[in-house]
Amino acid sequence: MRHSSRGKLNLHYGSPQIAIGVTFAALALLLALVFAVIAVEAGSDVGAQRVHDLGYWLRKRWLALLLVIGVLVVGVSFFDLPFANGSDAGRIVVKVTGGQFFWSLSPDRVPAGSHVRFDVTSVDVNHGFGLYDPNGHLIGSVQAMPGYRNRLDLNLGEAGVYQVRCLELCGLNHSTMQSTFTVARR
Ligand SMILES: [Cu+2]
Repeated sequence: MRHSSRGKLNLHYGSPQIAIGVTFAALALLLALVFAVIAVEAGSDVGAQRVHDLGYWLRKRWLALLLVIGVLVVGVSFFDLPFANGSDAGRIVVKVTGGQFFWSLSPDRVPAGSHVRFDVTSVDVNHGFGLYDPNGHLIGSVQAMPGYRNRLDLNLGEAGVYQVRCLELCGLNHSTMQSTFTVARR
């Protein structure tokens, strides 16, 4: 899916969509085949012992397959989980202060590939700190609250100018509450 410059929604069919379609068609065909085989075989009588043996044979292998898939999926995705690791070791801490109607970021520039911890607070009312990458996608947000320091951990790989926008209606000039954050090419 893609948004054109006029904001109209265009559906986009690329290779991922075609791959999913082909996979789905193949699976549907396979399922139909399985049903056909069962329908043909259903005519003959089979002893209970044979059903029992085959059932247990299948069940063991099905469990093993699910375990392997589970371990693989967890193993592959576990280290990419976006949860904060708690410590700011190895992170560049960016102090963010929101107020009616400004953002102040210090530092306001980091090198590409930085692991950044935004340490966010407010001097007056609640604001919403939202960070948009150079393509205009919202990549993270956290509340900016007076008297509290909220953290947002992000790994910023892409160089360019990021936009900071307020995501909580905070007063008359809320819509002007914008700033930028630069990720410099190494
Ligand atoms: Cu605001």
